[in-house]
Amino acid sequence: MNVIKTVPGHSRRCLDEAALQIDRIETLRVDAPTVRAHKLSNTELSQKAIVIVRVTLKDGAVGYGEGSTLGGPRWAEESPESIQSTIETYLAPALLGRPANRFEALAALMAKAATRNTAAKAAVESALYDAVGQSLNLPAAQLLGGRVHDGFEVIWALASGDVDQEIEEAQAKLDAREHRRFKVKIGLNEPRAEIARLAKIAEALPGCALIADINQAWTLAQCNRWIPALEEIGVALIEQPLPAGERANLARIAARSTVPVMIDEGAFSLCEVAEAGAVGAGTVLSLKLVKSGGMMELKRAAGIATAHGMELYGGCLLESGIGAAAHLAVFSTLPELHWGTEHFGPRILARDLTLSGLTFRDFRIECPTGPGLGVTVDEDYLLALADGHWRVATA
Ligand code: MUC
Ligand code: MG
Repeated sequence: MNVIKTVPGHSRRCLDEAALQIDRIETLRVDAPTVRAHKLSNTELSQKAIVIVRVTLKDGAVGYGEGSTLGGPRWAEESPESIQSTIETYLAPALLGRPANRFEALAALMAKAATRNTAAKAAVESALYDAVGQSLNLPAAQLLGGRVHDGFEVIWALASGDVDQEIEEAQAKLDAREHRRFKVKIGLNEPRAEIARLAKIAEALPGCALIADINQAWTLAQCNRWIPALEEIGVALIEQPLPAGERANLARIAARSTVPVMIDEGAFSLCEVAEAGAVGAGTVLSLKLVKSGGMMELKRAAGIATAHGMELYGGCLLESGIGAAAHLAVFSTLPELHWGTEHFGPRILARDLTLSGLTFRDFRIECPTGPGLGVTVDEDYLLALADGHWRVATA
């Protein structure tokens, strides 16, 4: 079906919204094995639970989105089960039958149908951009304002907790010219032991930028005690040391630290981003679809942070190539992404959920250029990993 039609009386051709109607929304839960155990302060995983959304339009175009979690409802409150049931019960019924290209209107309908539930909303919206992009033969980035960047320096995370293994892993990444900046998860054990581990990694990797992600594990007193040690080691960035709600305390820490402090779990909504910016709760914001709840909202979060003088970091929640491509579509349209991105997810999975579209080369990840999200989804592998079949939502 041709989605561009000629309207009588108009010489220019217009979108045929009837062809872009949302015909079907399906979800599938998969558990994708990772190459090794990944340990954070509050969870450990060797399988990544992912919710895939598949949207089909009237004209037959198909789009995919990804809902990500870490350790069920541990990293944030949404779980794979809640994401799937929120989409099925509340979001999909609000959208079915409507033109998929009206992204703002559909986001407003989702906001009305469910409060927060940002991972679920982001998964649906990504699938809409993919489907509309496929139908119009345009990259999602084009629908979001057009590309500024072709790719970004890409960070890898060291998170096995075994320092010798971590040094070996980082060395292999350097030798393969895949990554030369590393995030280290240091909220697992008591701070003294974690600082010793980090110092050993820093010594073994001279010249590599290190990011210390504490994932909310420290108290204000522990920050006062141990951030000077992080400064001494020479880390490039300190991420979310305090519990998410402690934005005023994070501002105190950020004001004292000579190393930039990044807010992650502490800023989901636009109001939280604005408050963080206003009080100085971090000088860097980690941008994530699971926090913003959609591709446009992610752009708005970037704008608000920038207006408050914050720098931007392209965050992830270990998404597969589907979620990574959705993030890259947005990131590629930002005027500046100061810290590059950490979308190593497709490589931490033993096998990615996409067959093509993503390229890691020379320490960078390239932004896909094809229509929609620009990746080809491996449907057979999805079904092999799934504990069931695609579930079809009804109005
Ligand atoms: C987080 O808190 O940043 C992103 C990379 C990683 O290793 O964990 C995630 C979540
Ligand atoms: Mg983090």
